[in-house]
Amino acid sequence: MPTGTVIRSTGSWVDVLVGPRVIPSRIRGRMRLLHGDETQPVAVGDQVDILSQKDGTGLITEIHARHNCLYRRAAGRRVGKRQILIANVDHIWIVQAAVQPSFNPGLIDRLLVACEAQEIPAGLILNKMDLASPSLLSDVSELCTRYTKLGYQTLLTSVEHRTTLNPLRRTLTGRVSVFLGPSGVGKSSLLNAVDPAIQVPVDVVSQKTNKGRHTTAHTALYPLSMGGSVADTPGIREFGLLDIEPWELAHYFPDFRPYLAECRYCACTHDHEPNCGVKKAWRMQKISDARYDSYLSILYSLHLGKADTGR
Ligand SMILES: Nc1nc2c(ncn2[C@@H]2O[C@H](COP(=O)(O)OP(=O)(O)OP(=O)(O)O)[C@@H](O)[C@H]2O)c(=O)[nH]1
Ligand SMILES: [Mg+2]
Ligand SMILES: [Zn+2]
Repeated sequence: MPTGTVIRSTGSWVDVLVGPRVIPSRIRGRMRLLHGDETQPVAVGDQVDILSQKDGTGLITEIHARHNCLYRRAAGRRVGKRQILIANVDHIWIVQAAVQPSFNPGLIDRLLVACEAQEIPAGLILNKMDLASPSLLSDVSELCTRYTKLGYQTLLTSVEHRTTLNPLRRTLTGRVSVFLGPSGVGKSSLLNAVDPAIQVPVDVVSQKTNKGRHTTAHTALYPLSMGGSVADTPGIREFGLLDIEPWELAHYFPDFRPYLAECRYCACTHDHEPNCGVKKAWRMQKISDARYDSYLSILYSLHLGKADTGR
């Protein structure tokens, strides 16, 4: 029975890469029942066993245990279920644009919490640097300093200036990475630019709304000529966190961790409680206003059990 990697999922059918062949495969009905709390039992990045069918398709009979996976709370019809965005990744790149659309620190912090909670190394890419006006450069540099200090690698890129892509190309080589971020920031464009052998469709950002038009509809994993692979994902509008208790949230803020032991209450949520080490550190400007604001906004959304965009 061949084993392969799921490289694309469009619902009931998934593409499985077995050696050099892509085999369109279905999922056994029983598996859907076994994975009832998930929107889809199989995710891009999964290792699966398939049974070859006479018509050349495959039937997925087994999903191998995952090293990790990034998931969010599903919205819409399947609200509350776990939606797995990608499985078995080495690195997540949160992609934002300097402008068109402008970067959203609240969303960056929310995505970083998910990466921390699910123990997946993450970094930040700020793309479209060619469009950044001189007045924006100080905001960009402040943002980069903030995340670099927290230990997240930060890259400034532009698909218009190929030399800015060299550091990115180096970090992608030999690893399984994923590009995650809002629509229109240039995830697919970056992928095309780092490896010309890949040609993912991209679209123009609407001049009217300054927003992308959700060009990428499904997550897909692309092998890179230089070794490794990158998953391109559809634009994220909101990201609801799951399985995180309010008192636990601060553990996923690396800048808060040094002060957690100083709180009087061990289940402190660093909000209204007295004698709070985190709030003291924030007042002494050891924690930035932006990060503390993000923390509170995520904390309140956990209480309410809702997703938001971080704005
Ligand atoms: N000036 C400039 N434009 C860019 C850059 N990167 C991407 N773009 C443009 O931005 C638009 C959106 O790019 P996409 O690559 O489709 O964005 P995406 O993040 O994949 O969007 P979704 O697939 O909808 O999530 C396209 O018109 C690109 O040509 C850049 O570095 N500089
Ligand atoms: Mg895209
Ligand atoms: Zn506290």
